[in-house]
Amino acid sequence: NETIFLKDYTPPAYLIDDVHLTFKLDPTKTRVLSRIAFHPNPETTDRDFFLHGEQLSLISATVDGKACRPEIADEGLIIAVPDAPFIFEAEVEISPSTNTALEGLYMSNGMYCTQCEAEGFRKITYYPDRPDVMTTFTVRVEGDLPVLLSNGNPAASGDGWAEWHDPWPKPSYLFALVAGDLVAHPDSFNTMSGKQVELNIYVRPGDEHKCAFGMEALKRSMVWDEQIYGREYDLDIFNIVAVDDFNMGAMENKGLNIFNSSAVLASPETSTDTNFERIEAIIAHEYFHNWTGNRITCRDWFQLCLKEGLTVFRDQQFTGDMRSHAVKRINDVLALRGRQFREDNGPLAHPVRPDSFVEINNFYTATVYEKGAEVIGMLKRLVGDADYAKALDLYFERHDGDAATIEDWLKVFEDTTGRDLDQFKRWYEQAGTPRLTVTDHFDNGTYTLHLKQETPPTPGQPKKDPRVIPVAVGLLNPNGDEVVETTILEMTEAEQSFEFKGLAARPVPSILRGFSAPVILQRDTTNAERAFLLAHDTDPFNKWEAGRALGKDTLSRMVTNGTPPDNAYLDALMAVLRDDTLDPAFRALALSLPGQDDIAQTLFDAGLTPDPDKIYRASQTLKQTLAQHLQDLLPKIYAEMHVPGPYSPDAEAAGNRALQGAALSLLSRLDGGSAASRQYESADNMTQQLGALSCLLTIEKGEAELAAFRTQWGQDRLVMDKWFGLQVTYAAPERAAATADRLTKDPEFDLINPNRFRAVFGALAMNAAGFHDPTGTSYNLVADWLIRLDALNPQTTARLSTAFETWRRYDGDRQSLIRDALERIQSTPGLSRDTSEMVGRILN
Ligand code: BAL
Ligand code: ZN
Repeated sequence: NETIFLKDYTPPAYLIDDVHLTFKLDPTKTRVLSRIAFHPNPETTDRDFFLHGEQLSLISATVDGKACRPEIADEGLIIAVPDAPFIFEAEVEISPSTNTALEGLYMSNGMYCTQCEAEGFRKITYYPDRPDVMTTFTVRVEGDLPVLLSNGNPAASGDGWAEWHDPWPKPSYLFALVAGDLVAHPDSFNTMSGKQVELNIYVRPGDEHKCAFGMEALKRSMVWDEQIYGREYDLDIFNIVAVDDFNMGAMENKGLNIFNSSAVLASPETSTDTNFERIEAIIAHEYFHNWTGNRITCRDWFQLCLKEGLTVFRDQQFTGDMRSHAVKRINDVLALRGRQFREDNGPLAHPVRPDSFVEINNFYTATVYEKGAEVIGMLKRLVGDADYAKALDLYFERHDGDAATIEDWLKVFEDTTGRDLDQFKRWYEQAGTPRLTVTDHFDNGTYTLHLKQETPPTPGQPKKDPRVIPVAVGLLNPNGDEVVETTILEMTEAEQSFEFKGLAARPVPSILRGFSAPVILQRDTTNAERAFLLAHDTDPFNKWEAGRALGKDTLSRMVTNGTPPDNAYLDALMAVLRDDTLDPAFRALALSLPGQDDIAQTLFDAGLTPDPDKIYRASQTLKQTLAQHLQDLLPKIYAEMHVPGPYSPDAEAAGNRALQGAALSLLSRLDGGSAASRQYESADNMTQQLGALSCLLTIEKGEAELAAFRTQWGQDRLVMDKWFGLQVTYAAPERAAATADRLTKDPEFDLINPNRFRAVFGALAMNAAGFHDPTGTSYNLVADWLIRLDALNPQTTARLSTAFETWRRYDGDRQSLIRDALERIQSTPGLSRDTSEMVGRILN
């Protein structure tokens, strides 16, 4: 397994003028005919001609019409070609129905579909499968199926065939083909220059009623990208297809987005509020890629964050604009801390732009995506909104049609603002989460903040240089009024002080407002000050953060020395709950306690060895105590948050339901689940049905409801994923492994379907105390199933192996159990490159 390095990049020897592909579809013997017009790349003297290709049976190949005998290497094909333009033609045979890796051309429930990012196209035909080779594609699809789709615009069609032409040059990873017995949910969109675009969401018959929300989300995304970024859609047609078996959430293939059905199909009866919001965000994300990813793509896979960080940033802005910026920011930071900080502080830490990889599929990570988006947010904060907009205009103007790099991206900001971004670039190059330690000092009307930054070593990077950190700060008077509005302190040194003069009294600082940089803030403070900020901070993120810090402090002390829950914290939460000037969605977030994994990392950072059982028990005790503390208020909030009328997924109604659900969850600990049972019976939407069932399972009830749920939803694949996941998520720690094991024996368990596999094993990995059960049963069960899955689907296996990434936090016994499980995976004969790289990195 060879390591590939960014520093070794060389331009392609040959470029392509255009490509014609013909697919003669057959489940086990699909023929792919290619005609590729090559010419030597004038920018290099390298003339080594190599085409990637894996798992292909070559039938024939010609150069300029003459049969040739290529040398077939492990990962491709070598032939002698002229140092001049020439035509390469080939015919290969592939077997989509046996392709369980879900990369390249495969089948899902009788439908043909593709996934080519990052390197799946080489499983379709011989080709320079690298993103800096861009060309126009003409594709003919032949098959006895009603719907035959590819990228671009429809060119011609007849009985059993269709031709598509994509006028926009693209790399092979954006190629797509879909063929099947599908039905369309059609619509149309008029672009800002008055062009009409045909829109379709294609689904399997029976899913038609789940398309309307996705279609509306698509149209909202199209309007938003025109209004906010000035980006117009550029083809006559935009198709989305829902596929049940899919490794990722969705894929931005040019003009033909392919979606995991869980990321597009929605209905009130089958989808929760969280599902609706996620679907809206993913539709937007894939659509926004049309400009940030497709029109401007990446030179090589090291630049993945160029398109992913920016597109995540754009979809986050979009969701904020559609819903609530404050709530979106809090949710994004929760996700960042839950996934990216965990990654950045463990053996899998890597820079936002990695400098080496073995298998690129292993770098579709929270660091590339979510930290990549944070880096863009910081850049925007540093240069300001107006210059950000100018820089983006320049980026689109200068690089349209390019396969670009992070250097190109930063250069447009340098040219727009005159800033030197050399130091800022460290955010792309250095892994690890900086610790920002803050001390303060007040003297004679001058308030001084002293900041110190330090980033712990990460694999391959023992020493870190100081980064540019935008620290958003506001100051409050002791009476709660704001005396200094949000100001960005631009930290560039390892240690730096900032002064605020002319203050009448020592202020209370609100630091890192809006979570202005992805750092861990360390400051000695008191719970009284946190409660003050929770009550008075004008910055909604820091208001929430103050409550979170109180919760963390309370839980950490409960775990480490058995201190009972702090009354100040309980009272502060009561005040938030009572404050009906606050958005219900915000109040729901304030009521949710820090997660068990978060507490484990916090304790580990403090030099302690976290005990997952103790953390679990402390969380249970805190929830029980909180329920009792709020007992008079809970039924009132529960009733007040009732949303009358038919279900709507809008942010306001969803916020009310979120707070209602948070109240019900606490209430269930007091009333034995009677309110939850009633809600389950009367629910007319999945948010409330699932919410009620979760409450019952949490208090170890809900057997009958669980059975009824299965009877009701047995035919709905996506709802059944919830049924599987729920049981593991809410299993008591000592029963989590047995529950997962039992579910794998259910006839509906399906190893091939990533959603179903993740429903069980993703949930087991997230059930912190259950996964870390001291007997090691969960570790072994997960290892057994990862070994089985690896032979079929390396990508999803490798992704799920991250369940073990935090192993060094724990005690010696757990560490040795995990090491055994990982070594067992690692020594499996024929283990994939994907899993081998991941497990190797986790172990080192
Ligand atoms: N490009 C892979 C899926 C996504 O990030 O949109
Ligand atoms: Zn993306």
